Amino acid sequence: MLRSRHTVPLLILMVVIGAISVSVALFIDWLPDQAADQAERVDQLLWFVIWVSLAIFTIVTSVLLYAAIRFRVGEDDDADGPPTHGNTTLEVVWTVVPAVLLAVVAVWAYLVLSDNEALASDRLVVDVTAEQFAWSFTYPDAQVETGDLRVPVGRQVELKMRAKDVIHDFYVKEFRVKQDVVPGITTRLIFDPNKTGTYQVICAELCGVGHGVMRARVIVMEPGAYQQWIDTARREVAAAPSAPAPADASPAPGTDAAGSGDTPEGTPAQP
Ligand SMILES: [Cu+2]
Repeated sequence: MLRSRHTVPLLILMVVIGAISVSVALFIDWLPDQAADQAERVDQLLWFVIWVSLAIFTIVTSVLLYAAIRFRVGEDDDADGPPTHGNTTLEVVWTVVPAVLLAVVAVWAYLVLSDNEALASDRLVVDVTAEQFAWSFTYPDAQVETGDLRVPVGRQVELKMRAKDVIHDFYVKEFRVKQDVVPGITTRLIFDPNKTGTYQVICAELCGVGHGVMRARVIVMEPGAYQQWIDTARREVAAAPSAPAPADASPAPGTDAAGSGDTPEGTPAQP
């Protein structure tokens, strides 16, 4: 574009609007903490989309504002503007640029999804049951069932989820992962927790009057503390009189999922 008398004021307007937009993006803490590898990948893509959107927003808003102020007609001016035809260069630019951006986002999103769902061989497998209006978690290799999900930090977790009644949805915002739990099928969710702490599991699919209170906790623990907890829980299950295999805590045949991650469905610990 050639320099005209509009160039400098337009550039000043762009700097001002751009600075305001960037400040709003940077100085407000928009996103929840990141507590899984998945969250970091999702956020990188999200910030790319945000920065590109802010650049386009800045250009469009500046030109619009400048044109509205600079070319405003007088109150009693009823004349038509000069006739104009299309501008081929402009039309090519505003077609090609969005097409390229969309292609980049599509490829990037595909890569993020495949990375997020890549299975690790040493993953911890946990069975999840969703029902109106509660979550329960079963550790197939330990015959332990809990209302809160406890996992060790730094090890991938695979959830195998089933619903007893209607559709629910497992969502932990710090992990940036979300998956429907559908009656009749087993859905899976993968996450790699990388920060110890307690996070909320939220049911993200309207499932009835108690939907709003259908919450549980994910407690991400140091590996040693986790091991201690699962050992204690396993011993309690073995000692309980109603345990499915009293006085013998060894897993049922085929349920030894430690490391294999491929547990057949229907372990004795299912309620
Ligand atoms: Cu629900």
